[in-house]
Amino acid sequence: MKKVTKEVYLKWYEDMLFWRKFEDKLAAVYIQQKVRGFLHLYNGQEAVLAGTLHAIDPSKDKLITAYRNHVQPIGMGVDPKRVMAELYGKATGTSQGLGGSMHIFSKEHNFYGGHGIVGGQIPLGAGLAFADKYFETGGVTLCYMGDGAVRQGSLHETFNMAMNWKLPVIFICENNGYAMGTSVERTANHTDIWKLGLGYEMPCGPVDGMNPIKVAEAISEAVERARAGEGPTFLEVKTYRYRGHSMSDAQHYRTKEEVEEYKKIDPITQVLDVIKENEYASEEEIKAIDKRVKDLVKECEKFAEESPFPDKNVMYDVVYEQEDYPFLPHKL
Ligand SMILES: Cc1ncc(C[n+]2csc(CCOP(=O)(O)OP(=O)(O)O)c2C)c(N)n1
Ligand SMILES: [Mg+2]
Repeated sequence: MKKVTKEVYLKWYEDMLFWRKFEDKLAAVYIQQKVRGFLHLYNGQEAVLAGTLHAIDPSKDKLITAYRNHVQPIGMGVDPKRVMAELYGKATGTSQGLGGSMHIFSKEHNFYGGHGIVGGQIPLGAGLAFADKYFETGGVTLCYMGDGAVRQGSLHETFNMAMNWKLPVIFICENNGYAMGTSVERTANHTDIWKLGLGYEMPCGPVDGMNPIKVAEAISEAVERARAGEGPTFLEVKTYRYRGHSMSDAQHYRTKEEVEEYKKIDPITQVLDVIKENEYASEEEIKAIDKRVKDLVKECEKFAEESPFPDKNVMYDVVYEQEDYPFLPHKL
């Protein structure tokens, strides 16, 4: 694995803090009805992305995930202003404001969405990896899913073919404890999700998802295996989301105490503690990072607010139309 230096710690702190504050801002503007539709936030799960980015090569590796997808494209290099504009439904958004919260996408930055159908991205992730293998690009696909998604049948079909073809793909289950309001304990007779890989002889294991180093270690190893042509890996990354499933979740299925327990092992605090213990930055330098983060969130909000809504005619430009439909003339 690439060394985890002082610079890496400082980057992790700044990135994770920005992702957290960016989404806190989204929650605030959602309440003001400036952002509409569903809104699923990633607060608490940031170490999964920070650790991933340390282990991959964003110039050729690809990310695909479910609908909790606002910060991953930012990590892959998409301008956060364009992500916020997309959520506002503005023309300057990543999909001209037509996708919205669950459908952030940037082929240019190797971020393949943004998928609302639970588990829908699992076979698509294997497909991306198939293309990389076929065209010999050397790229690896990181395919994320929730603990709810692993109960979908498509996971098993995909695992089977991915192992059969030794595809360069890493399946990562972000186990945040709940699928909407249903706890992992209630969805299956065992809670070791990583063991689902065993049936396919796929290398697999559990990972501490509250610590970016642990995530980076596990993913680096899996990336190495995939690049060497040895096929897929399945990781169960144990994490937690502080906010509800979406903004309309009253959270009756868990206690406030449980959420507070997890905040004690918050990924941002853990990284900040290491920075302070090792004197990687002075108090002033930490304050300067906090200010940069705050300013950038403000800049994103201003950009989204001031951007125009898309022209109504765009609706017709993005609808699939086939001139020669139907292909065959009807024969009597
Ligand atoms: C096929 C399908 N079934 C049901 C839903 C409704 N639904 C949306 S999110 C969700 C829970 C998924 O939970 P999990 O996979 O753990 O992801 P998390 O929200 O925790 O990130 C459900 C059941 C859906 N979108 N697609
Ligand atoms: Mg979940």
